Amino acid sequence: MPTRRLRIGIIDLVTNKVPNKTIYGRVMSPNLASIMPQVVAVWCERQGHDVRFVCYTGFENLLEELPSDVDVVFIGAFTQSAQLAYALSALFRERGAVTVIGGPHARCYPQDARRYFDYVLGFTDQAVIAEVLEECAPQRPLGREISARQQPSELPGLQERWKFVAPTLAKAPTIKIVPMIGSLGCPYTCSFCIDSTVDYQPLGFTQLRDDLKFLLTKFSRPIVGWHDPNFGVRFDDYMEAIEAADPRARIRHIAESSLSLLSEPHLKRLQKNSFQAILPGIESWYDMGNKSKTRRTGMDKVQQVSEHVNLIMRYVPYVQTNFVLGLDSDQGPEPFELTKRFIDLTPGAFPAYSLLSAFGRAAPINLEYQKAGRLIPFPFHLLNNNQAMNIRPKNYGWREFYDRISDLTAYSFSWRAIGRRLAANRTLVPKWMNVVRGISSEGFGRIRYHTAMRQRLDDDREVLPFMEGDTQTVPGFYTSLIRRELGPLFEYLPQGGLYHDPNAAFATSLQAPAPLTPLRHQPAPLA
Ligand code: B12
Ligand code: SF4
Repeated sequence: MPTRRLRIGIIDLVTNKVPNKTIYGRVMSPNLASIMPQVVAVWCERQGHDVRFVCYTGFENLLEELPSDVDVVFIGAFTQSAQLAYALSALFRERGAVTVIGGPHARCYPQDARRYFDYVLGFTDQAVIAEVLEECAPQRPLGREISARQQPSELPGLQERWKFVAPTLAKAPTIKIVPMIGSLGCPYTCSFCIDSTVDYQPLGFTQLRDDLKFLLTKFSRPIVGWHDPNFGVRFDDYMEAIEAADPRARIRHIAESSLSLLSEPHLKRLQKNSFQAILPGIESWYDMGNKSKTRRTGMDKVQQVSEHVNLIMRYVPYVQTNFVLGLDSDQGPEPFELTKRFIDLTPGAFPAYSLLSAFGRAAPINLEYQKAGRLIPFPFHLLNNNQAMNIRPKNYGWREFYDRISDLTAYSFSWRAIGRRLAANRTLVPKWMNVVRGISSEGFGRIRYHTAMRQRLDDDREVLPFMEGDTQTVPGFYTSLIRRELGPLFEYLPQGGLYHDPNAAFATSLQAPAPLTPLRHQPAPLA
């Protein structure tokens, strides 16, 4: 037993909006929960503490979900939820709690997170959590950064996590996706990715088999969402574990996997094991050929990848292809036109576009962007790969870039493309999913957003100078948007919390806080 039994709150921030009551959010948010906050909850309980767990999906009242007398609060946050996390930390500190942040934001921007949290955790294992709980003291003004030397070699299995998984799944009205993971890191080195420098490491396949067996005691036809950064690197081991646990293939699976792992024999086995959706990353027509297993570029690569994706669709009902827009290897109209040709040749796949983003110190390439002075201090809240691109494109002016992404998005989610996608998919759920995604925020919503952004480059006198790096002052349009989206929590966002130094990631000394940019647009706190 610990010397002091702590009351611990754990919050998994799945969305950054307060509230976020869209139909998509109601159906999908509980299915996007993270694994690590559940893991941390298990580790805290193993050490004899009392845990209260909340997965924030946009519907809960964040001000009331946790008891007011918690001793310590752990928050798991992506960078898009950083400002919400900072506001929550301020709220809980005001109530006397010690606060801890972990997750992608803490891995990418620890220097900034230290300004608002007592502990900032990088790689996190049970020993790191034990250290935090033993010390558990306010660390102010700058929080303590703690990281294990490497990713943990094991994580608690589904059975132990279940008491935290089940209440989150209960919030999902129809589709219920159970989050699972079998490996950490990745053998590939895509320059923009947080895992490009993290060694691939499988977690135990025996545990994986036992977890799947356990899951079958809870649902007759469960759906598993694999959170492995790159699913199926040790393909045969995975399949053996799945087949041993579920010989009748009752479990349906969703996974992100690179094309290089999706050969036809592998696809046959995936089909046999009821893989329903695969999300391969194509990323670029000129770069990252290794993960698509091709040396070809340009139209040659389009043809080869298109044939491959059409082959995948013969075995797996739903395919989403991921692209990154604005990479340094792209210039002129060609990359965008090639993606359109890909859509023509591969009508069944759902195209998902991410704007190139530099997430702090997570990827080494970000140092290059920093050295070249190309980073823009877009508030973290906007860094979700769509709302803002925080690197000035190498080969495009902003106006041209937004013309091209608006055009590509309009092409991808035109009624013609939606109709062809409908016809090219064979089964009902993928047909329905593609139409819903196409006409909702991911399709029509993106067309509207990018087109409005393009217009804003002409009409809003603050936006272009900010994106060109001529001023660090965040345009009023963005601060108003963040204020609106944080709702009542905006009031708790600490002074300066909208600003960060985008060049702090590779500063030599992490002791001194990055200088703050003046707050011209910080509105007065809400009454
Ligand atoms: C699986 C995955 C998803 C899944 C599951 C997300 C989830 N809720 O966990 C889905 C598809 C839903 C998803 C969605 C998104 N994702 Co995503 N995703 C990943 C992926 C492929 C793996 C992450 C993972 O689970 N790794 C395994 C865990 C165990 O390892 P880890 O993340 O390194 O975590 C370690 C530490 O950070 C720490 N830790 C992690 N969480 C916590 C929590 C607490 C409380 C503590 C104490 C510690 C801790 O412990 C771990 C062990 O050391 C990564 C890419 C990659 N290659 O890593 C992108 C990645 C994390 N995603 C990213 C992004 C941008 C998004 C989206 C915004 C995309 C979009 N436009 O919708 C959304 C945001 C979702 C959200 N919750 O806010 C970025 C995040 C960058 C950032 N700094 O925010 C990444 C890094 C991809 C990239 N661009 O490089 N994603
Ligand atoms: S294959 Fe995926 S997980 Fe691996 S480095 Fe590339 S983007 Fe990251």
